[in-house]
Amino acid sequence: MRTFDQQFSLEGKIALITGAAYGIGFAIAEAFAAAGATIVFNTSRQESVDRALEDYEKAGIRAHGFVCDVTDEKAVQEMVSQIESSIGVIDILVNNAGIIKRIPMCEMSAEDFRKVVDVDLNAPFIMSKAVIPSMIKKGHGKIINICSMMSELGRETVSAYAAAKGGLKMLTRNIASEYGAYNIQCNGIGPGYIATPQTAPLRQPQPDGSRHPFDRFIIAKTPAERWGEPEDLQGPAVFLASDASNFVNGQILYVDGGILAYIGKQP
Ligand code: NAP
Ligand code: GCO
Repeated sequence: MRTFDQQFSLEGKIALITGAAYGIGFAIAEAFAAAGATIVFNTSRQESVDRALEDYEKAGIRAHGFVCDVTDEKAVQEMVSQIESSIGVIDILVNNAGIIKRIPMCEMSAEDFRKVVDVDLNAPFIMSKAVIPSMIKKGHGKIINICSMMSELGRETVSAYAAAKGGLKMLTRNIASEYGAYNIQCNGIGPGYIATPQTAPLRQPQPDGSRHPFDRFIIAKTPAERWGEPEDLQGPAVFLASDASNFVNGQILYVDGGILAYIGKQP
């Protein structure tokens, strides 16, 4: 029987977290490092990799950073091959990199729609396809897809994002179905509204100093009556990356302060 600490340990594991220069990905990487994992991350820009390496060093983490656009299959395959030859086989993949474009659907170009789907859905497919063969050879693997409330709900201006994140929920279930027999567990985390650069426009104080209307809306829709912090995702991510979740597969763990369960406070 593994001890409780052993079940949640990531000692000796190599974790690749895409888009982990800041925000949710960076917080997950910090937690994985604290649990013993070797941290590897990528973003699409050299300047964000360089800045992130400094931030990881300040946090006492010796991370490995790569510049790689997750939508570029050739670049992804080259990055994974470089990681495997220089660091080791990836045990844990977190498909975290993501973008959003908040545009009313009928005003959104097909090009913008495709760009969001490319990063938020096609890239997790490309990344997972690149790491699964070595996970099969190694006899185990963990894939964690960062989904969203929009894997379940829609709202104005996020049609591409909701379509992508809804698809990512089903990609998660399909990877679990197709590769579960190889001791690969694929699960999702569905963060609620988290205070990161991606949601900064929704929290921007008004010129008179009052709260943004969307900020007030989210507080009223969240039983916890607060925005989530990236740190709120750390425990759930370590759970899904560790042996403690070896019989959990194809699930989306919503870390949302209760939004999905709540009709909302009467105005
Ligand atoms: P964020 O602050 O905007 O960070 C996104 C990260 O993804 C950045 O490091 C960015 O790097 C990277 N990235 C974007 N496009 C990329 C590409 N093509 N190739 C490689 N890296 C790329 O986002 P976040 O709020 O931390 O969100 C992280 C994930 O959680 C996303 O999938 C998001 O959809 C999801 N999520 C967020 C919330 C929330 O409330 N914040 C809630 C639910 C789900 P560069 O700076 O180099 O572009
Ligand atoms: C929005 C927000 C959300 C969050 C997150 C919620 O514009 O509604 O950006 O989509 O990013 O995905 O889970």
